[in-house]
Amino acid sequence: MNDLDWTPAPLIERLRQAQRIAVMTGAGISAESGIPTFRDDADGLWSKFRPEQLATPGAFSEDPATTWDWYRWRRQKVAAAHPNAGHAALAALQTEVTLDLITQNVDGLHLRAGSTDVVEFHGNLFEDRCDACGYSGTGAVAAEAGFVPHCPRCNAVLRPGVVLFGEMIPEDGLSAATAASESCDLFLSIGTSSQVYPAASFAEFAKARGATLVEVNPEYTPLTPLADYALTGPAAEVLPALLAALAPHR
Ligand code: BJW
Ligand code: ZN
Repeated sequence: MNDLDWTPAPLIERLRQAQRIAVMTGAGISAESGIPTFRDDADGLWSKFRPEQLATPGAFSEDPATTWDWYRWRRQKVAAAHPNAGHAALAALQTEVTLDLITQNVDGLHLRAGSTDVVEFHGNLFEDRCDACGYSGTGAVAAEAGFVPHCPRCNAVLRPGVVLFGEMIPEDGLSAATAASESCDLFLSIGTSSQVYPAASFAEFAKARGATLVEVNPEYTPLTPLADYALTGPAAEVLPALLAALAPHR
């Protein structure tokens, strides 16, 4: 598919008219920054494990050292990565239109690209958190493999500040995502397999309320049949193409 197919005239017109845009991003938007997605076949983060088994509170409490080794490795990978043209295009768009940005990603790359008021729906990879006393901070985690960090306040085992399977989504993220999908007239779903709930429900909810639904993903997902526009390409190419197509009239 070429760039023209990613920027059909009726979609560009619709984007120009939109009063409020809601965006939900997933791991695919960071793929071109070199961060592996979760479920993609060859080198997905979970190509060897079932996600529902690895990212659970049970797996963490059974073997915190192994879990911390995995998160430490991911922190290093993300720290060495850079936001890509897809992140940058969304940050630029947010300076021009009212845009609520919700991300399932824990990598912080939207913030590093300059987006503001980002709702980190599944938490942040770099946060250390204590379930026992509520402590939250950064920097308690030493670099050595096998090291399990303890809370500086109460000495309980710390955990990464991310939302694992079966855990509740923090209330502020839930209400921000609900408000965004209730008030938008256009919803952009980018780089997510739309398999994990409740995150996947907001696009469905916005569409049911009458918003235009746009998906950016090289692959077919459960959301694709609902989309008014399915832009089947990599986010780091499709999003700059959309931004460029909007530019002459702004
Ligand atoms: C590109 C690209 C490029 C590639 N450009 N695109 C309703 C129905 C059924 C089940 C449930 C339900 N409600 C709740 C559940 C249970 C569960 C759930 O959803 N399970 C399903 C899997 C069946 N949900 C939960 O447990 C949630 N909590 C909850 O609901 O609490 C209430 C409750 C409690 C108890 C019981 C029931 C309810 C919490 C979910 C937490 C998810 N956590 C993780 C881990 C975070 C920490 C970490 O990073 O380690 O979040 S799981 C993982 O999946 C991570 C991601 O944010 C999330 C979504 O993945 P994402 O971003 O979509 O990535 P991929 O890899 O799946 O897809 C990448 C996509 O990119 C692909 O489509 C590619 O094609 C595409 N792509 N290159 C654009 N260049
Ligand atoms: Zn504590």
